[in-house]
Amino acid sequence: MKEKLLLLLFLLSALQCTQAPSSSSAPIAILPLPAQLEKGQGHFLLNEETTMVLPSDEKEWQWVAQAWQEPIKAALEVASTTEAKAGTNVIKIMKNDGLATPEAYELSISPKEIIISAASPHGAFYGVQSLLQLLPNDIFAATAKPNNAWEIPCLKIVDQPRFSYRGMHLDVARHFFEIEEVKKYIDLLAMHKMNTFHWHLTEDQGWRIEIKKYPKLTEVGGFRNGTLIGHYNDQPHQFDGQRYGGFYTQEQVKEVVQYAAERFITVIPEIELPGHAQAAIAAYPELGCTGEKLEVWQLWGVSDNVFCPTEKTFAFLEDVLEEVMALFPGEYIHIGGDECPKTQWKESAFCQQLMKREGLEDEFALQSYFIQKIEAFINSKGKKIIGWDEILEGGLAPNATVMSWRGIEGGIEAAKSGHDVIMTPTTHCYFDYYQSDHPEEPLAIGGLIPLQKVYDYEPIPEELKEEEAVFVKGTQGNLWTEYIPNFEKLVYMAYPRACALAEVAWSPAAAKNFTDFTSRLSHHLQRLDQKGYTPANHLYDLASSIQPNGEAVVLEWSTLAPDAQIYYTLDGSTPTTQSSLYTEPIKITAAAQLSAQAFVEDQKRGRLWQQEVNMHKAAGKKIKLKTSPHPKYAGGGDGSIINGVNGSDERYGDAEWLGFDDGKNLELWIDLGQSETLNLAEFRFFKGEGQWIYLPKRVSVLGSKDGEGFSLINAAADFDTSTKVAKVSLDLKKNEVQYLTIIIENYGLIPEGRQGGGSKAWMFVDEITIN
Ligand code: TNX
Repeated sequence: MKEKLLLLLFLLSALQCTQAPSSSSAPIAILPLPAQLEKGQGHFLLNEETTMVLPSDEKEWQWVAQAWQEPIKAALEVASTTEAKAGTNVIKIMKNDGLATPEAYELSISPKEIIISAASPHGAFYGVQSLLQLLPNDIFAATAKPNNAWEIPCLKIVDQPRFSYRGMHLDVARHFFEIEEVKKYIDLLAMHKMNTFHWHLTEDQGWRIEIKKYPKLTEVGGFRNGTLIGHYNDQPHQFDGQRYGGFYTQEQVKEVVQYAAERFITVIPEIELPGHAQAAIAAYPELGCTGEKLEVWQLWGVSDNVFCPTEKTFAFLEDVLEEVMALFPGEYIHIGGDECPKTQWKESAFCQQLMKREGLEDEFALQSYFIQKIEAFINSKGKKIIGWDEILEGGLAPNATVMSWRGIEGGIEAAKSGHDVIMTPTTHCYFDYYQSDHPEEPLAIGGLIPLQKVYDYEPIPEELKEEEAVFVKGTQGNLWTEYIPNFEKLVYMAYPRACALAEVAWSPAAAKNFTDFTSRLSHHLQRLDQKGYTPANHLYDLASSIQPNGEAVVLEWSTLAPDAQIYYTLDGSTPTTQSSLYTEPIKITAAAQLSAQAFVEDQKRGRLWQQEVNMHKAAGKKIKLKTSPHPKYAGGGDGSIINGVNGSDERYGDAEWLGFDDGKNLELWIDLGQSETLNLAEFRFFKGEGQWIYLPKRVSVLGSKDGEGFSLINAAADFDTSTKVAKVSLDLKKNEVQYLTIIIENYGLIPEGRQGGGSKAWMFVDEITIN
């Protein structure tokens, strides 16, 4: 029977090159996009008889076979053997030392055989990942059965990564994730050809790794007596009063490290110091500067309770790091280094004396002293440190790698001075930020980083010369979990943005094409779904641009999906395929209640889009800003201030809010098009003190009939700070003018003791309504 089947398969495969693919073949949708892919003719037929051949039985090569076997185990038994079998229906894994890097591979599929060649098992593992993505999606389902043989299209791939560091981070301290969930997270990394898992293990809100010498770190530091309810910006803060926590035993840590290794992923542990250390200090109060008995923190943000740079603290940290280094075989240990408030160091007699003795100019130099001591210890054990970009302040530790997160400046500075850099800027790589400004989006920390923004990210800053750019080793997505209490939401926040970042990190920059990416992604999302994950899918949500053109407000819609048709109504009723079909930008001259919906072949897709447009005397008119918003927070353009649309009351990252940093005032000019009698100006300002966003100090409106001489109409100060969005009204006293100048003064320096204390405040401005 078997022989007959084989003969049949052989005959079939001989015919295959001229056959049309049957319904069980999948589109070619490999993600991240391979460097080179050449389509062939016909397909390889995969069935129960298919065998796999490995070049050696070393365990790393077995992991390659395991990667193949695991997803399809429900259906196929794939034999692995070191003896090459002649004939057809074989997947040959071959060693090819000629390939450029250990992660490179070639995949060649012909009707007769599949060959994956690579210089190392690591590259072959990626060959298998690409191969799996050429199979129909239902192979990923737990219950998959080969009801017929699966077809794999003939092709040839020559592939290698653009960057050597392709990472994803996970904060397990703000919220705890079980070992099984961490493994599932690692599975996703492997599938996307990521090679680094950055495990953020300690925080103010919880210490999550067992340290044998200091059991209280997890007994006490692993649990908090409550968690903040809602968002940090909701005042007053309320807590749920429920004990929350958990930790990993060293055995479990080893299990995760092994699990990751089998997927060619290095785990980088992060032990935060000198800041973000309140949980450790709660366990051992002598590690802090005040000696005060503390609780594991229940609030989000940055705690003032930081490690005190005493001999005792250093001895403690060395003991901890010693145990940590023994668990993680990788080259790197992440030591945090971010957001360390200097308040307690300033007040501590011990710190001040230490600074004098060591000739340290200020507390930043003390932070640098702290990091350098830790670095020397870690280096002495043959390992290297990575730290957040604050480790540049006060002098960079000599061998440190920098994670540039507060922007790209830290990365530029580090690369210019010859240090390795990983780019993870908040502008593109923070997957705890909103991915959509849709009102139904689940609670997130703030900001807005939609899929395309991630996809368009270029990790090499323009400022770097070619010889400096080589220090940029790659990029990483960060998953901070203040607002991510469970695994389902974690996946929703991380994917598909991590798919986009995987492509940024892997695929050649010149091959990037967002439309092509979204078409592969729509297939890939089903793949993730089959595997039991819950990624976000906003491909059919509508994006809008609503901007003044000097006379009217002009509205445009788009979707990421090329096959969508958009229907809309202006009266708030639900759009159907009988409603108006959107074909070109719409001019809005009267108040409207807009609703729009994407359809594919008469079927609703994505979420309903709704927006109220208020007409007022300045809506749609001419505006000029003397001060530009920060490019990260430029909304849909300067005109967002007079487009008739209010931004969100909850978040400042949408197309309506303009953000001004560095203590900048906003001065703007409006031409109403004709002389108008004015009654009232209404303003909306955002307050998010946790994100350094403060209400303005003062607002002034000046008017002019001819655009030349402006005189003050009215001004206001001292605004109500009780809500997230302050609504300010200003009587315009029936002045008759055509031109307005509006001056909005920034709050200035943030008071010490608050988040961002001593830095200049941000200011966020939304619609200015003139009636
Ligand atoms: C900043 S990124 C932090 C984290 C927060 C995150 C929220 C970094 C080094 N520090 O502690 O969780 O922002 O987005």
